[in-house]
Amino acid sequence: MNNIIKKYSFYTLLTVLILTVQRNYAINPNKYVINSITTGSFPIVSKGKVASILVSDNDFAGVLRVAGHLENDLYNVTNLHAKRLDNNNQETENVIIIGTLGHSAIIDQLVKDGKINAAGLTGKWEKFSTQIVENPTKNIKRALVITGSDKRGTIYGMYDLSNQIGISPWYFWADVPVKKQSELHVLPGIHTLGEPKVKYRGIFINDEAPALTGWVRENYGKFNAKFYDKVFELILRLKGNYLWPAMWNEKFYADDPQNGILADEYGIVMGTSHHEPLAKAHGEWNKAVNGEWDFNKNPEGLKKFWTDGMQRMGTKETLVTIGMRGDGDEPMTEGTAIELLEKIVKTQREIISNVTQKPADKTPQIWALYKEVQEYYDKGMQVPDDVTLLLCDDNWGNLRKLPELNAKPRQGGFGIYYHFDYVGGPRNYKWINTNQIERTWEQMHLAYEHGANKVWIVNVGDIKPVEFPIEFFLDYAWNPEYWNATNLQDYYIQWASANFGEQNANDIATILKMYTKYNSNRKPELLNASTYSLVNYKEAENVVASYNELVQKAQEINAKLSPEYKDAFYQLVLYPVLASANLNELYVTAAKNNWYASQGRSATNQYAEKVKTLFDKDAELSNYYHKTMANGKWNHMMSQTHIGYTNWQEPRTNIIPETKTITIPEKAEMGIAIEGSTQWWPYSSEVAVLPEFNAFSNSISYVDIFNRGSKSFNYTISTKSNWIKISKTKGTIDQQERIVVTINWEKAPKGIQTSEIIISGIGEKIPVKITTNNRSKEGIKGFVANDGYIVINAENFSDKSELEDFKWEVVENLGKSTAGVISLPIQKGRVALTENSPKLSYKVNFQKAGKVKVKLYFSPTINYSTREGFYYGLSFDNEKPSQINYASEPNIFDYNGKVPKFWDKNVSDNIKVITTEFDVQEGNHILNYFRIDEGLVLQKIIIETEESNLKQSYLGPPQSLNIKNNSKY
Ligand code: REL
Repeated sequence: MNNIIKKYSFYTLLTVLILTVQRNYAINPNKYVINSITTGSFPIVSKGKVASILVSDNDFAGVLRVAGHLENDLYNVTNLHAKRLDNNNQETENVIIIGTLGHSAIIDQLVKDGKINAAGLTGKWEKFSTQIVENPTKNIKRALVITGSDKRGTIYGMYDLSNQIGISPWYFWADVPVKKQSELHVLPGIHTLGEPKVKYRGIFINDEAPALTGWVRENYGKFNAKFYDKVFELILRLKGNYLWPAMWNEKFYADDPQNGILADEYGIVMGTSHHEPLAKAHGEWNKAVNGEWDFNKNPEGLKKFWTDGMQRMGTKETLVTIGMRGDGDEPMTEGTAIELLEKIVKTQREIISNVTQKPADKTPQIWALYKEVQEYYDKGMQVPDDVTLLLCDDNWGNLRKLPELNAKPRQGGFGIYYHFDYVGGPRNYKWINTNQIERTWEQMHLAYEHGANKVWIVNVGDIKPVEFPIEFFLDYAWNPEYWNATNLQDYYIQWASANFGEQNANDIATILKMYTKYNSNRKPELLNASTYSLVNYKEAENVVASYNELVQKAQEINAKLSPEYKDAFYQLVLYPVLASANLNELYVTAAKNNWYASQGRSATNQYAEKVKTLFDKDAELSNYYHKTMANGKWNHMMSQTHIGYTNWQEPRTNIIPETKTITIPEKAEMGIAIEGSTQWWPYSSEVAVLPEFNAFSNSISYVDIFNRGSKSFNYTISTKSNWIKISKTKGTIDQQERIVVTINWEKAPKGIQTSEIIISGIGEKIPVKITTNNRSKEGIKGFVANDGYIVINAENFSDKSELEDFKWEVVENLGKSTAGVISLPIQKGRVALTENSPKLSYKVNFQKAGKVKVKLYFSPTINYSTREGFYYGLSFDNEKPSQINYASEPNIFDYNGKVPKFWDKNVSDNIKVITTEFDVQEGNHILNYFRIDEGLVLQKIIIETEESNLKQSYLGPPQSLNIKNNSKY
């Protein structure tokens, strides 16, 4: 006995004083379950024996259900059946005791006996603790006790343990395999995730046809409780708690009465989407029966409908949507009818109160400021204080509105409705994952810092293929104070490692990071044959090469993976990479085909063929996803059309890009195309000039020699200038060949020099002019112009000033360049612009005095604030900085009429560019960028001088050379 007491107090001491382990996210990098026995550890499985499970019968039904999941998970990991004890009277060695404080006889007894300390849990929201207790009862020798502060707390505790023993939340939804284990031991200490920082964390299944709907129909018949069982489990395994169910053609409560009952059992907080008030699906409104969806004309019909919704809700935990939009998610009226909407809300709250027999503020409600609804709020509509204001993004992941930093606290607080998938303008995006978690982090961080922490819900389309960002969103919602600009990149690695093991985690992380970046550069639905430049900055081919590099990496990993991981890898990594790469190559190939046709290139028809092959490959990839992967489990899931968009709405079927075929004469004929020009020679009357070669950027350029006939021909290339290097000086052309041109800068004449190369073949002699700029680097400091412009990635500042506790944060991989730079702390809000304001400095050099255009490339952040303007400062050297308004255009999105064109462009291009003009002198200068307002993300700077020869392209030229920049931070 003495020993036991000693032991017990030893562990209590350990537990309380030393080993309280609070992790901060669901993917568990901090393991509390290990594979070997250690002092004081608890054996879940050891030497062929698995611990038993004990849950009080009087606990929540959802807890009992999830205990069954834990039991299965244990079996799947250990191949051993854990005994489910009925009570604590049986003599047992190792038991996992599970229960909810105040709802479990056994847990309450343990508290009473002083075996567990309830103090850290009482009154807490969704908290659990997992700890080892010696001799918890007289028959049980040792227990691992999972205690929840409430129902979801207990459930999270169980799923957390499952996760720790190696069950991915995606074991069903993405077939992540389970690694078998024969030894699993829980470390001593109190293991907890604490309380979530965002109260309601959820997903919205939306835009669910054809993919999810096809899959559901085939597997479940309809969106019934069997289907939702899987959804609820997923949400809870991801430590979310909230759902807006599918609503296109679905009626959650009406389709299957068990849906609502099961949600309640699991502890899923239900809602209906932003335009479906009072827990009624939009699809339940039947015009023939219920009349007009118009409160002026049909108030009684609506009241009856809503009353029914509230009655059906009963006591089930629900966030009740209030407010109203027009029929079918359209604006209700032209202009803002504030009085009408106030009347509607008042009526809805009367219904809530009448049905629940409680004051309305006792039922949690949300009002979504979606699209035009935000105007009601902006124009002063009064909303009861207990209602959560659900602020929204612009459907493209850019938050439209945030509470003021000094906003008066509201009882109902603020929430966010965000999108990973959208149906609407400027273009649907619902095929593949295009979401960069860096942008999600940055925007949701902004939201959290502005106090929007009551509800976070994200539109996830069909769930697949946005598995990765969903997990990030819910993890981040659990603790927005954990993930920051410094550790964010670890998220990729931890996720890859959690789902595919440590071995390939770094490479998989890179693939995830890069394919989502490329896909967010321009969403696949917005691509067409003219997106990328064929002639400038080698853009189109670089895009294809970058994607194909990922393809190669992903294929290599796939080849190395053990067979049981391949299905998961295909759906989570390989398919998105293969299909996105293929799509980009498809459009670039089509572009080349069309261009070649206009030049009569003999390769034209092969490119038309290749387009067909790539188009077919797209279908093959999705076919594999549907029919072969996981034995056809995910049939239909990739059936969303995505090729051939011409307006915002999807094409009915994928449409192959237009191609041309030409008749190719037998007779050989030489043609020349060069970098930087859409012309071809000898046809063009212009002089062929390659882009300027610059010693600073060590430029590489090319000439394409092509055949216009089917017979081959010989060519030679000559030059009088021995500093011009040509990859080949003679050869035979069947179809086409690229000749690479570089400069030997040692030999090249100083200053600016013009020369030429001459390409000769079958009677033609085509001169191509070459200009070399071999300036001395002497005296130059900083970024130097090439072709009259300077390109700087935002993180390459030469100096920074962070007075007081301001901080410039480089967020790696955020946006289209290498990183985005933000200014923290957000909560400091606006600062007056002075020479001493927080600033970033960039050293630049100009070869001539004159006017320059400074173009700042920002993430397409929206002015989310009601304060006037959205400012930053700019200056050269020690000049007084100018205050520049980032949001000088109208701030309100007029969804009643036309969405402003500039917004269409910004979100499509995923960038917002602001240009400011300055007069500069020749020589070295410093460009200063100052923080005024918080919330801007600077990605890139391009400075164009009067000599600028900046060419058209989508992604822009590469970064310029930075001379003697040794002081990078
Ligand atoms: O993305 C959105 O929030 C909306 O487009 C949807 O909520 C919308 O209701 C649509 O699915 C159909 O009604």
